[in-house]
Amino acid sequence: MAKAKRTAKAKRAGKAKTKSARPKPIELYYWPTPNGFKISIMLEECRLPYILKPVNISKGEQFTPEFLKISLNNRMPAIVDPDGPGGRPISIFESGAILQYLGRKTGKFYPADERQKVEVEQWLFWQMGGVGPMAGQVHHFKNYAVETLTYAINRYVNEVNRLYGVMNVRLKDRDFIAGRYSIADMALIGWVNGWQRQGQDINEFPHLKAWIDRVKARPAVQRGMSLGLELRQGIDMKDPKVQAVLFGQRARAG
Ligand SMILES: N[C@@H](CCC(=O)N[C@@H](CS)C(=O)NCC(=O)O)C(=O)O
Repeated sequence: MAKAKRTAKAKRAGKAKTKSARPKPIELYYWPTPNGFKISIMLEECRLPYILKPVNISKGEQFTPEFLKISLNNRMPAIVDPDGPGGRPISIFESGAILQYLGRKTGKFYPADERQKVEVEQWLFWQMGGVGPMAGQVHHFKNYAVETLTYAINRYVNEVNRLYGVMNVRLKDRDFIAGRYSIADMALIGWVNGWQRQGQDINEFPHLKAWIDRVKARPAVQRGMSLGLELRQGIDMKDPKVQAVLFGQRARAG
């Protein structure tokens, strides 16, 4: 009897352990764009369970009160981790901050060693402040703007060209931007993969070209960069209704 009791207790304890060991899925607020891909790639690389919460930015879903509670900046990506610090939910916006959080949470692709960490962070911030915004402006003026503004196009195409030149030099003697594959590569790949739409000739940058192939050969990158692509099908960025939502935004009353 005593043995049976002990067995039942042990079984219950075992069950409870299994339950708490299974991670609760992270909610991924997402739209299939280069900024969104950063997080879908990281979640796939870490094999973290997640629930996709599409935010159709062409329809203005980034302005719903529910989403603004998570991302006051009305931009995706954002996540809610139900199992945040202290076991309580946490919401995070800004793709770089999300990558760092997931890197710390899992201990993957974001080294704890200070020197290696600095390497990753400088290239991550270089992407956040440089490649992302500059390539984003090229996409805007070259592909979405109804007016053709040659000065603006040249300015951003040239800056992206300069940045890709920097990456090409950096990748001359290493496989990944911070040495080992990291969240910095994940932040970059979605943007750099769009070189053609950014008026660039990738053959000018052989080391960058090889890096693109290397990163895109990873199955998790392929899964991350194909997540929800079907959601965007048929959306015309030159549609006046879409442009009215996305372009010319101004401060909203609080
Ligand atoms: N710095 C932000 C940028 C995010 C961002 O620009 N997201 C765009 C899509 S790529 C967006 O949500 N746009 C909605 C809007 O413009 O209202 C990040 O890296 O998370």
